[in-house]
Amino acid sequence: MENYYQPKIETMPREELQKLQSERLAAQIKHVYENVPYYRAKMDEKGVTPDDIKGIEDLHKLPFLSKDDLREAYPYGLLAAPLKDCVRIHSTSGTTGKRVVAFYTQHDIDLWEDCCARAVVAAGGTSDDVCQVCYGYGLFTGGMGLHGGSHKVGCLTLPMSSGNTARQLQFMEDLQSTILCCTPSYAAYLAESAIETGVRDRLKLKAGIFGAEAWTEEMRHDIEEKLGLKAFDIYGLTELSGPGVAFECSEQGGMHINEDHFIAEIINPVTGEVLPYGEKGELVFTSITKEAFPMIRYRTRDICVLNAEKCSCGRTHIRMSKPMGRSDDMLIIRGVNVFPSQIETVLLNKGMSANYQIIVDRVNNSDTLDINVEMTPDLFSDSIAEISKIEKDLVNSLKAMLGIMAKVHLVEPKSITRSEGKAVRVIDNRKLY
Ligand code: DLL
Repeated sequence: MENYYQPKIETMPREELQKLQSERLAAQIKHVYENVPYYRAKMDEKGVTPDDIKGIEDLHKLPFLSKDDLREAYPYGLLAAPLKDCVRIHSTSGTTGKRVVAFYTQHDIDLWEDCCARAVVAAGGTSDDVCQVCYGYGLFTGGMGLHGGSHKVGCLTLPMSSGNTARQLQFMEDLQSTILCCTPSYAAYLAESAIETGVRDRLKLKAGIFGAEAWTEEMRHDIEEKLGLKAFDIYGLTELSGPGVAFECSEQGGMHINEDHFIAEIINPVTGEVLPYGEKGELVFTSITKEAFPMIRYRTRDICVLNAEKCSCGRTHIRMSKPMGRSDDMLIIRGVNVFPSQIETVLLNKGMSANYQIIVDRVNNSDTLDINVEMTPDLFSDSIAEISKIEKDLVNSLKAMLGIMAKVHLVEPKSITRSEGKAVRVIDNRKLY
């Protein structure tokens, strides 16, 4: 079995890597200009030709692509390869507007699975492992992406898909799964169920590969402790292939971007200005190896920081921080910017459960912020006075973090619906008006 940790590429000196990126970028721009009239028109409008793009130093000359472009060009307008060469589509999990449909040639699938295989290896995966994939299979990229990566590494792969928690736990125990792949919110739910049903001590999990949604360090510690594993973050998006655009190594200090396939930039989301590494801004990606659906300077809307410092794992690829929120899921409440991740940090720091829901509404022209947090069973039996004391304490901590008042309601254990995929944390009723 080939070893999918590719030291040559993942530990390549940066100069060599940038040379490779430059060559791939120049070739990709020619490919896109020749085959995607939609993007050609955008380049023409900006007066840029493929000859102007000789290397990564010219990247900033190219126009951005956004989700709006994808919607406008839906479904085939950004396709860069003949349809007969495409073997698969995947689609975003978004519930509003037109979905994004991404196309793959067999070559694209191979490269994507390589990226996921790197993530599995970075989490300690080998052909001795049993890898349980509980991301959804189907249009969502999570299931099939990690499935492909796990196969390439040679793990015994359990294609569970999401849901049916009792069956998940049964296989986890009977087949002695060592690696768990799912969203962090589902991992938290599995942990809770494993403890409740008493199987927790019979599990052999050593690593979790969790991503597809925002999660905090506090949530990481909680899951690690409850499931007895090391939790690794993984990032990606359908437009760029799916999971595996970036992944964590054993240092757990940010996610290495697969820079031989994706060039990352950070921009000011308002002005589009490129920001230096270390500054917080919107993540922008250019896919330099994809054939069917290449994204050039694609604005992800994810807000994060890039770190080019050398990682002690030996990989030279830069790292991205956990996304701190999306420029489009940042809530503006009474004029103040609020990220759900800030609320989660406060709740978990205060020892509350990760089962919470944020409800925003507008009453008499003023925004309201309510946070429902599930009580743990031991809290539930406590007195009303004790509960209101905890609520008050949370209100104060949230005020210190957010700068605005929120109402906190401790609700009964198990009263907030569990998620098997991406959790729905925010209900913004203001959109209904
Ligand atoms: O969520 C792909 C994926 C599957 C990634 C499995 C990791 C594991 P989409 O459904 O297109 O694709 O959603 C992409 O999800 O722009 C981020 O906002 C968010 N996201 C993905 N990974 C992370 C992560 C998949 N590790 C959108 N942390 C992205 C925070 C994440 N947010």
